[in-house]
Amino acid sequence: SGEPHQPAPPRLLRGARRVLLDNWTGTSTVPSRGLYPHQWSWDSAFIAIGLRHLSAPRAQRELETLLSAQWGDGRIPHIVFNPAVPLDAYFPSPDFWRSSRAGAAAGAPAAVETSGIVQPPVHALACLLVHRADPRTSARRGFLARLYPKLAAWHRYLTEARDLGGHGLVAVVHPWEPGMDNSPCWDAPLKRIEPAAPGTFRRADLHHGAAADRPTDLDYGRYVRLAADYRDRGYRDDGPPPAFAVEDPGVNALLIASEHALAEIATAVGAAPAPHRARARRLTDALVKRLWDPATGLFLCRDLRDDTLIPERGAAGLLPLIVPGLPPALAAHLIRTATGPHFGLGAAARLVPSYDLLGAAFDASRYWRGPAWFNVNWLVERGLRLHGAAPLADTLRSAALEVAVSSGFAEYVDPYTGQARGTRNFSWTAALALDLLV
Ligand code: 9YW
Repeated sequence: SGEPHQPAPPRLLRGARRVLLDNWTGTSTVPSRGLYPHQWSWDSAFIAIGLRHLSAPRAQRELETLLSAQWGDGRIPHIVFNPAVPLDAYFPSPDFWRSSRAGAAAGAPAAVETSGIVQPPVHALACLLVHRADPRTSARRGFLARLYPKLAAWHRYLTEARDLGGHGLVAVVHPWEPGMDNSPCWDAPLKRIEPAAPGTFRRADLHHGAAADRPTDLDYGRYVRLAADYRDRGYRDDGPPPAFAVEDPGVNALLIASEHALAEIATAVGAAPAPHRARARRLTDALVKRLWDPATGLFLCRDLRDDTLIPERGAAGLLPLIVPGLPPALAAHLIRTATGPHFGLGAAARLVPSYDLLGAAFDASRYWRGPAWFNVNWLVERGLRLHGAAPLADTLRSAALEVAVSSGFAEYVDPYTGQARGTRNFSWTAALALDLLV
């Protein structure tokens, strides 16, 4: 094609900027114009991390918009719906979640419709990074001072209401919550769930993506059942244990990284950092005690229904690399696992896959069952640097930049070839490439 192999940075810069401008709605950014036409929680955090290089006020606005939909109990919903978008553009739509009515007891806002589940807590980390991009504008707008109590309430919700096992870790109650919908890690816990009948809901995602790149109808039936059950109990976390309850290493690692960030935010606004540091330490101890598996050299998910580790290697198990206080021996072991045959970093794979290259369920095209995602790779890159593996981080960074451009800022890619999968012009791919570039 005559294309140079190494993309010229100006091309990346222009392309990433165009994606972020096109996907900006005026108050926040959609993950993708067609497939995801509302605001998503962890997408907005990653998007703000890139957007800060284009416009710090816009990046602040992104996070402020998300946090203005926070519930009274502290939860940040995984979707904030745009009322101007037709109901049939995305499923499950606001009339499925019915947050303002079904979530009223949990403090769901009356003025905006949201989902009732959550996504990984990357927000405090994103707020700190956005602040640092332009501390003067941030201070003038009172950005951290306004968001600090909201972020503290969010972490309180997760560590209190969501410590379903009582072991000091956050549990997720739906496969959408860890953000890795159809990861093979959920296959066993999902088997117990009676799927909603196929005729009772209509998927919208298949209008925008190839069916072979997406979750199956059976997956969706189970997602719908779990979400409807949670809604029908008023999105409450007390009472009988939910049918799906898992301690996920990615969610907990991101919470710990964000708790460290919250300590710095506290200092910046004149509050006490010590309680946040103490909580980060307690969470780190619990993470290692509950989820570290020395035999695989990886953090695994723990199914709370039978209190056992799920024997599948998902990329979430590498994410504790971003935890600053991770014991050095564990960090070294994790890096060996990342570069070994199961994840192929710096070897067989171009980018870190979402799931075990050698796993029985591996599929290079299907969503979270193998393809490489840019948020995971951005986090691993950051974790490698944090734990002294800069040359490996440099290799990963170059590969991520190259593939972001060559794939047209794809939602995810084949981890071996870098070939685009899912939708294109995906916001966090553009945002995180931008962040890696500058
Ligand atoms: C869905 C928006 C979201 C991401 C998730 C990803 C997918 C499906 O898209 O979720 O319909 O919410 O798995 O991580 O936040 O980009």
